Amino acid sequence: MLADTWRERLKGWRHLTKLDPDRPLDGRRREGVLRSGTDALIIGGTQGITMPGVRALLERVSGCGLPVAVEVSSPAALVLGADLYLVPFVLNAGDPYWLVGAHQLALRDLGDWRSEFWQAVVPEAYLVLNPDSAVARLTRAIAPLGAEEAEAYGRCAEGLFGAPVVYLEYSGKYGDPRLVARVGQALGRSRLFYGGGIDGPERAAEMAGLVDTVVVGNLAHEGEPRLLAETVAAVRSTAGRSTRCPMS
Ligand code: 1GP
Repeated sequence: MLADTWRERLKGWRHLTKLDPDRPLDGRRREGVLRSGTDALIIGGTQGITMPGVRALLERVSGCGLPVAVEVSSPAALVLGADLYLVPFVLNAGDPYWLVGAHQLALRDLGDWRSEFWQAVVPEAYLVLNPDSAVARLTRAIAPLGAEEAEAYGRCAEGLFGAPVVYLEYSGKYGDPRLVARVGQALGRSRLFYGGGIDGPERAAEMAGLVDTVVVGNLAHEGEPRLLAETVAAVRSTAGRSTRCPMS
């Protein structure tokens, strides 16, 4: 499938579930995720990413009727067989390695299967907003940010880098709706993803009203499957950013 097709398809995604290959997912929760009504799965994480781990999780969730994206946060995540590859670059990384350095190294080593890879790539402009998260420590993220600063990063992502996706990453912590709204108002064509601290339908609905796509992680691994399904229902019953203010 061509990348442009995935970029089109993800415009219809309102709820994504992110599964971490370094964390357990028992059979009951796996079933819960697959039946939750989520639009697609992302396999991604920051710590302990290994090729066998990513491959094993990919095998457990592939072929179950949901698109599966691998988020390439490290070259170890470059495992064949996903439907698409979300490639993050961290706009507010204090260490430029995470803006473009890691990508340059990975592409240097990619070799022969690069054409196959590019067909399925969707870049993500990340803003890492929880300074206590593993990803913030790894990338030495310049965080927290004010709403104005975050908005300006959003404008860079869309206007300068042409990013199809801007991802507000609060990983493990519920974000600031005022900041999220401000970035959402600034974006046009770029899709706005939000992830962090969604623990049930109330928070899912609040963020769903401000962004295009809500990403749920922890809850899938630790919460009751019923709660994950409730976040999907909450997102579906809420008008999103682009619906309220059509810009693309
Ligand atoms: C993490 O944005 C995702 O990369 C989801 O965050 O795990 O806090 O739900 P949570």
